[in-house]
Amino acid sequence: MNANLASIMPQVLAVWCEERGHDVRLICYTGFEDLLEELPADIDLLFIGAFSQGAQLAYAASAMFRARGVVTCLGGPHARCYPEDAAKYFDYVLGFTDQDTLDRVLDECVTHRPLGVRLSARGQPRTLPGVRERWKFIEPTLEKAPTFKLVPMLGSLGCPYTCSFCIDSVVDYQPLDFDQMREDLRFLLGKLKRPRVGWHDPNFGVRFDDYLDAIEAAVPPGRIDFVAESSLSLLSEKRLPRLERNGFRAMLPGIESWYDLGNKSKARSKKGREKLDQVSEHANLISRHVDYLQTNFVLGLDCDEGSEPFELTKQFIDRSPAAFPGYSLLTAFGRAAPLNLEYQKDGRVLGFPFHLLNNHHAMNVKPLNYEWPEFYDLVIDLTEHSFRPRAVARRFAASGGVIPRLMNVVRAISSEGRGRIEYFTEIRRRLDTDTGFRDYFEGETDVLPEFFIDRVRTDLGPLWEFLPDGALFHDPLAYLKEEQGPAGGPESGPGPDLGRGPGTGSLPQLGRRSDSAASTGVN
Ligand code: B12
Ligand code: SF4
Repeated sequence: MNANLASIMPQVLAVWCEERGHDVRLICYTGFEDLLEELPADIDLLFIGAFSQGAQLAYAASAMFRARGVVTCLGGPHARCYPEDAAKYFDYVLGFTDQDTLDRVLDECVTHRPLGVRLSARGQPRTLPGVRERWKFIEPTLEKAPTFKLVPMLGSLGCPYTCSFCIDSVVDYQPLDFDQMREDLRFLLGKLKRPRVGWHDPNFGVRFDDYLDAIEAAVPPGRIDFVAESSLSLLSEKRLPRLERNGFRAMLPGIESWYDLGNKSKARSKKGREKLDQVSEHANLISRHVDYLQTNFVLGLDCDEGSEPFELTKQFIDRSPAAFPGYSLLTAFGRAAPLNLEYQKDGRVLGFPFHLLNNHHAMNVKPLNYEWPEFYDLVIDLTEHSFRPRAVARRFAASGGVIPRLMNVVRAISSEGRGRIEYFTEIRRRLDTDTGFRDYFEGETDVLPEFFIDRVRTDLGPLWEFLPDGALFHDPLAYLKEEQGPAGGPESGPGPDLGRGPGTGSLPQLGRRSDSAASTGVN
């Protein structure tokens, strides 16, 4: 499935670079390719788009190319969250990226060492090349996916909600061009027999009617299948039949917590059991309209205490059998969210290698109300409850269509369900038996346990050899230190700066919004 999770932005960059007359080769690394074989040798400039879990791989690839005199540039979630660290290993580190930002790199294209240049546009780009322009790069990526192929599309950027842990909590909502969306959908109908589109919008459907009008104008009902991430509050009863009619087969709403973030579940001030009653009824309603429903939760939030939040989630599993539960361990991704500053000030952020920061392999925030063994016991118990044969069988029966049913089973028995139970159990065992291990989790030592080093080494394979000295580690307080500056005041960040005024230097440029979900008309 991995090729179906490919990002849009590398395809965008490829289009923009070609428009400037460059020869481009785009490689989507899905975890299976031999990168030493696939990466082209004769290039002048290497762009890498990476999540933090791919950071060490990206650092190693950059080092390999820099040794050959190639200029390297990092963009994507890792660059936005940890620019100060990435600048040690790349010549350019990009935050928000528009054509202007790209041109700065293409025009200058020189090495910057020891510290790379950090650049960011003032905000998200106003427009991006659509599917037609990206098709040349989409097609080879999709060839790597099995029979089920998902074309990535984007209709909006930012989000009007302000969930404290999220990177988009401070990024203004902005729809992209609806005419282009219509044109892209028509284009796809001409290209694929039965197109499937995965919307990458952080929160799909904020301008619900405009979106659906655009889809209905371009696509005969049910000719394209859609998958989208949307908050529960946007999936009201009267909207669901329209989504169903228009081919929305899978929805991934975030519930996140039983005690917080009520607005986005439309549960407002409801908490605990009351919220469970409402949300589980809502989930059952949605599952009558879509084939596949994934509900996302964050485990370890500060509002959670004791076993009750976990017990409520278990009850949710029982009461909403169709919902596949997606669990994320609370993770502070560098400067992704202002809340992370608070965690850093309180000394609660741990320096687990980036490679483990995928919401599962390490939780880098010490929980406020749990001891680690108690927390992992509860996580294991919940995961076991969610993927026990009875729950999987009920999910299979409650979801619709062959692919959704199979996906539910495969996800339960693969690394996501059974695999995670085994991994969490191993962590839990070591918390009891390995003193150094527990000390690391308590922040009492910064000696990283071998267990984690081995994991990164194995995953990096031959690229491990290229990982620069020290690149396994980072300063977990870097965001706080840079915000405070040497004298305790704000500063613009280290490394040379190409001087574009606000928006360069310190990264990302996240202007605080004055509007709120209510004032932008989200209901
Ligand atoms: C859509 C999405 C997904 C989709 C698509 C993923 C994908 N490959 O893009 C799916 C559902 C598959 C997904 C999965 C995951 N996701 Co996700 N996802 C998002 C989401 C909601 C939107 C990202 C997006 O496409 N935005 C639209 C683009 C245009 O904007 P942008 O990302 O801000 O990019 C700008 C710049 O960063 C830059 N840029 C981006 N890429 C590149 C590349 C280059 C070369 C350059 C120069 C510039 C550049 O230009 C853009 C325009 O300014 C974000 C949250 C958010 N609201 O941003 C989380 C987010 C990116 N995901 C996150 C995570 C953790 C994951 C998972 C690990 C979750 C999990 N445990 O499964 C997986 C990993 C998947 C993978 N491929 O490795 C984190 C990443 C944090 C981090 N530092 O790594 C985020 C930030 C959410 C969060 N926790 O706050 N995700
Ligand atoms: S609704 Fe989703 S995208 Fe919006 S701020 Fe909350 S978590 Fe982020």
